[in-house]
Amino acid sequence: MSAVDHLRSVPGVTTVQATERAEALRRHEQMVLIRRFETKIDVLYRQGRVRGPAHLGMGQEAVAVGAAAALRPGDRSIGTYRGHAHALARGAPPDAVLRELLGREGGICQGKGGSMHITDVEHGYFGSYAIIGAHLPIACGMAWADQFNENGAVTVCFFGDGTTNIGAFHEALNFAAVWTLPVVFVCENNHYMEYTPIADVIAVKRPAADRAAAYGLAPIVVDGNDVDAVHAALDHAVSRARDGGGPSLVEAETYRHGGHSAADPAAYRSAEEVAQWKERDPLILHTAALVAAGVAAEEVAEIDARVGAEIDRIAAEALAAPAPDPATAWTDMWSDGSSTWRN
Ligand SMILES: Cc1ncc(C[n+]2csc(CCOP(=O)(O)OP(=O)(O)O)c2C)c(N)n1
Ligand SMILES: [Mg+2]
Repeated sequence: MSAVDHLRSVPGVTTVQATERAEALRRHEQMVLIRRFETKIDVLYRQGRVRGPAHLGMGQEAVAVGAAAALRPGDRSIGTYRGHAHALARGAPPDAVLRELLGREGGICQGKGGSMHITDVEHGYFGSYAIIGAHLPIACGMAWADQFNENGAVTVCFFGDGTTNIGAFHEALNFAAVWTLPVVFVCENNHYMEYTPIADVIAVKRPAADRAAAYGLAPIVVDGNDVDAVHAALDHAVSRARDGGGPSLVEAETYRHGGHSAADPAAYRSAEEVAQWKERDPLILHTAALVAAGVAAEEVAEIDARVGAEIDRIAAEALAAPAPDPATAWTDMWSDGSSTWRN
């Protein structure tokens, strides 16, 4: 029985309370899954087993999980190379994502994408993009199609603070505002663009929120380490978009615990700064919230142990799996499954 099922069965708890508790535990479990998954990747990367780079987002889990909780099946999300969390939060199978990174059979993109291009259309995750800002106009295109088709779907587009200095950010925001598109832009302000503090390279304090007025949008800043705060902000923005109210720009303030990529020791940050942010680790904050709401600490610890064991099992199986069949290198280059050159 999962922790969620267990809480549902606690005597004396009303259905509403049980549902709220179940949802709180579900969000916690998702954040733990992402943390355990990326911690495992970090280890495998150092062992030389990950093919290509890996950009980890330990410390930023609450953004992905809070936002995904505001979406329903049929909604779309799209992100950057720091995108494992966003794929997993929408329901991408962790073993297929891990196999993709390890270059093993069963990878979510059959080994053709790697960490920086994780895509899971089935679960509404329309890809991770390595070119800064490139996916913001793509998010507009998806939202425009949904608006045209009147299907009620909403697109959520995640990107970093540094991306707000790229032209495509401004073009996409303007386009979305002019066309009243059902899209929510979420800036994950982790305060660094690669090795540069964002504060050194912008003329305003808030990279996204202070630019919102240029597109007729409200400045929205949310604590990106508080999963419930992120959910509340996204729930509002997504509902607004679904109701024809147009785009929103949300700035979620957060911090990556590690370096820009798994290869970066992040020596450009002070130990004090990292320690301060680690005190505000989204998992620590949410554990405290759960315990304050009456969930036993053992119950929370059990989630971590169970998910950790599951990730260990997935990793062992993936490492034992063969490489993809070389013949598959020529399949699935196009959406119809082919690879024939087209002009
Ligand atoms: C068009 C383009 N220019 C430069 C780069 C190199 N680059 C990779 S990550 C990065 C920093 C992005 O910072 P941010 O948007 O804050 O995202 P974060 O990595 O913090 O999630 C840069 C400049 C790139 N990938 N694409
Ligand atoms: Mg950044």
